[in-house]
Amino acid sequence: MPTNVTPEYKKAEEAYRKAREPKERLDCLREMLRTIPKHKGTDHLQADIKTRIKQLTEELAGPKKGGRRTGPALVVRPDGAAQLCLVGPPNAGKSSLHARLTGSRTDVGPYPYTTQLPIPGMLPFEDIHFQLVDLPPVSGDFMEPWLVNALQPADGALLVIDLSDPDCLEHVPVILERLREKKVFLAPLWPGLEPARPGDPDALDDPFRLDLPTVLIANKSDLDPDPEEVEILEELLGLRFPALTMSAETGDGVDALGPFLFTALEIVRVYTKTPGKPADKERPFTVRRGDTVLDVARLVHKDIARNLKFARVWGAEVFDGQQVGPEHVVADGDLVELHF
Ligand SMILES: Nc1nc2c(ncn2[C@@H]2O[C@H](COP(=O)(O)OP(=O)(O)OP(=O)(O)O)[C@@H](O)[C@H]2O)c(=O)[nH]1
Ligand SMILES: [Mg+2]
Repeated sequence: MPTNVTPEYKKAEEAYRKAREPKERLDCLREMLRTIPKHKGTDHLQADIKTRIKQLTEELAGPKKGGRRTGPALVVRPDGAAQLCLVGPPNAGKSSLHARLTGSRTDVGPYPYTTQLPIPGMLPFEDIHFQLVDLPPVSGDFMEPWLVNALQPADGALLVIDLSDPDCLEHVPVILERLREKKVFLAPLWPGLEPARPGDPDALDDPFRLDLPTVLIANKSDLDPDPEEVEILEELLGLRFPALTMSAETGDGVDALGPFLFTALEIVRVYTKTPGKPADKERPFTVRRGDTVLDVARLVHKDIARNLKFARVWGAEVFDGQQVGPEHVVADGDLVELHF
């Protein structure tokens, strides 16, 4: 990124990084284009911004009347506590795992390139859900051109490999490279495990760089007499992804995914109540560690967030009904009563 950009541009870029809804992302991109200094040094970036505006505008316009782009959307709107995309070589068992974990009816086939479109599904964990998106495979030979767009709203990736394939880990560097060419970086770092170092110069260089926390899912453990070897293999290839071993076929190991994601993404559940009414202990709102009462209010309603005065909180880190300001950091399991 050129160093002589304006604070206005920086602000727009910052907002773009945080935006998850396509409409919001588009507004941010337009603001970036409006505020970017127009000179030779920013030519590349200007072109990049324009391309992304064009792509998003088309995506939001939906299928064109009588045009080519008909059919299902290629980007899944995020839902639940977090969105995770299944990435991996053909036939690794991504769809089988998706079906097992979410109860979806995504197509499973004994041949490569079975999946051709993104398929959403919800993985239940305690009283929340994680959204898992099944995707077509990535290989040295082929990757759907829209696949990197589908990854943009994700909070992380599940990199699925087939333990019964002797070359299973050799596919990994190929996949990483294909995605890297499109500015998507599968990273072994998760906020709740080993967080990315702040001030990593690379990470801030390019507003369109996407760093996705990634867990290696070593699938088909039922076919492998020595499923523990995945760690040794990782070491040999210099990979550092956290790994979970499982079998979509037998269900072995699949229960570990929910707790892993909950910890690794630092999910915080907050229950809300309206003054004078009983609490909604059924469906929590989810935020991340470090988020505040105001962040919770934003999820409830933007008018409530705008007019928020204070909150009362019941939970492990406060005394019952303690009055706090909008900037109070919430903890998992807190019950929050919003006053506005
Ligand atoms: N034994 C065994 N077979 C599995 C397991 N998971 C998937 N399979 C089989 O592996 C084959 C491929 O499974 P899919 O789920 O379609 O794989 P995919 O990664 O979605 O494949 P693409 O959509 O082509 O990328 C199917 O024949 C599955 O039945 C597993 O854990 N154990
Ligand atoms: Mg599939």
